[in-house]
Amino acid sequence: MTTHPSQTTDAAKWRADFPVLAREARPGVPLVYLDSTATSQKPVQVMEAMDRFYRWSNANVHRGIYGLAEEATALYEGGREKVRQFINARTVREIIFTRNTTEAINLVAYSWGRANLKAGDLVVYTEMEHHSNMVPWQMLAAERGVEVKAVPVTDTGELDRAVLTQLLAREPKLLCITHMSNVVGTINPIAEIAAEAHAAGALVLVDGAQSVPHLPVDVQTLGADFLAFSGHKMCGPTAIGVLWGRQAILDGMPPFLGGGDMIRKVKLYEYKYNDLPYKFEAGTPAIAEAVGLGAAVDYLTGIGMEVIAAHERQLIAYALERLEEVPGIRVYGPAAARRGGVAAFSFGDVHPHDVAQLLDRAGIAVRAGHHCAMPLHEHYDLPATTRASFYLYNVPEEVDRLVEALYQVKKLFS
Ligand code: 7TS
Repeated sequence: MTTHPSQTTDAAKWRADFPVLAREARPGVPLVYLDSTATSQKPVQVMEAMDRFYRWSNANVHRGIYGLAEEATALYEGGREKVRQFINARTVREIIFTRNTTEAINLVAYSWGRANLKAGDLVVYTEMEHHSNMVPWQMLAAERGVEVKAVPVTDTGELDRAVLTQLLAREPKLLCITHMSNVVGTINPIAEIAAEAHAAGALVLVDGAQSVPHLPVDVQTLGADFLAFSGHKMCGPTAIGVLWGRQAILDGMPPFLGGGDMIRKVKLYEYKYNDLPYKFEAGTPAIAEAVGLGAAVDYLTGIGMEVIAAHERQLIAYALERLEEVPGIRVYGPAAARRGGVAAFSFGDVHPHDVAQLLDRAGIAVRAGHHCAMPLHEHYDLPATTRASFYLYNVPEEVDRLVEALYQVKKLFS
């Protein structure tokens, strides 16, 4: 018999911080939100911080000499300092605000990639990457003949390390790798892989879109050279993300976008660019969003990333156990011990969109599709999967509701 995981965490208490989780999906049907991989819900602490900023402290940053502008600048830079502490970067110069993970990766591809890669150079990524960590490299390949090669995944959704080692022997310039898959949930051992890549002379870009919100991440032990992540997946607002990079590498990179804020001096026909991090932040940034991201970091830190990770480990172990008891369900990816709180599955012949639609009738929000990882779905010969994903505010009772609803789907289709 399946045992219900004991409530060793305060998830029920944390839930109360997320107003949307108290609503009904439709009249009489409570909402079960299982799509945090796409975007997380926001706690009141984040909304209040942004509301307070707009009500009380709004001004543009880095330019006004009046008090209000100084206050706005201090709040914006305060958000950067909180992010620095959160990932343990050595200096705020290494924290570049972008729009999201996608823009952070594109920044590296445009600035570092175009300054350092030429025809014939090799860039390695993996079959489990989100499109945002494939397409920018494919664009470079098309533009200047850079070669791109993918490390395949095994049937358990883990990297084929033998092939990775073979590709590293070809001395690629860059390895692009996700820390945690947004489909199969695999957590890649970055420190170990980065050491191997560095020994082969490659830099390492880590997509932290799914790891930074869910696991403790310390860039000084991670082993990466670049780390990209999004605010909206970690209880923060949309439209703000982060690129962390080693200062020595960022210092050597040319600017990405040109305009205000990124310059030190402009003459009619020439310019000098600004120091880090402003060199990469052209134009008015997402100010309230940086404040909101800072509040999100405070919120997550207040609970503790170890505590959140442990809660999700318990939840995914329970979810895998319960999902696998439903006849016809196949969950993709590794065992619970080696994955985060994501479960993408197929359900016999029932199309994932039908599954998601029927789950929606039961108030359960899951995503169906290729989750911006078409090559990974191709590996499993699937056009799409249904995906349930968890965060700190999810509770075992929601797994039970998902499983009950899946039994209803089964009944309907048999
Ligand atoms: N990398 C990974 C691993 C992701 O999961 C996502 C978004 C991104 C990059 C891109 O993040 P963005 O903030 O720039 O859009 N993943 C998903 C998802 O799984 N469903 O919707 C978005």
